[in-house]
Amino acid sequence: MSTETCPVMELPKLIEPGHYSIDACRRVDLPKIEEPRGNLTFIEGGQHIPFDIQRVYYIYDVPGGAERGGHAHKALHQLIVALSGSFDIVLDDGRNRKRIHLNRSYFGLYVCPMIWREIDNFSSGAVCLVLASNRYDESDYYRKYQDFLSDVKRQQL
Ligand code: T46
Repeated sequence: MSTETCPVMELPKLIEPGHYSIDACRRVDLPKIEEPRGNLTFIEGGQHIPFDIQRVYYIYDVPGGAERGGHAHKALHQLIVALSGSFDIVLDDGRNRKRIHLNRSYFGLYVCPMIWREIDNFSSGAVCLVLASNRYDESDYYRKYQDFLSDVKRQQL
């Protein structure tokens, strides 16, 4: 599977049930204020991303060769940013798969619900920032690919 350029989300739009797909997962170009003393990027819920931010978490100190993710969410919307360094995200909607390389702190990847994601190829010192539409809820997870696939197929009926 090759690494693809992700389509850019022109106007942030919350993807509704029935329209979840890897094509709905879009790159969001975040504001970047460039100054001689350094750059600044900011993210406002409902403004730059199509949901209110209920939770922020970040993944860091990832050992070489490690993989994160390996699950999908039933209802959670997220924006994933390579705050430092780089990594790849494999998105899978049960029908199609694509690999996206994130390596800029002013790009975010909007991931809608019902997308299986795997994160790998972390560079040394990479920091993965995630803004989420809800608080942590283990019952929102599919941790087994077959469970995810069964529900994707059931929802298509
Ligand atoms: C995702 C990728 C990018 C919490 O207690 N609170 C939290 O907010 C999160 C995200 C996790 N946890 C606990 C649950 C597990 O015991 O932290 C442990 C590791 O979580 P997990 O295995 O889900 O971590 P990742 O890096 O595989 O996946 C996470 C998110 O879960 C997931 O939504 O998209 O980061």
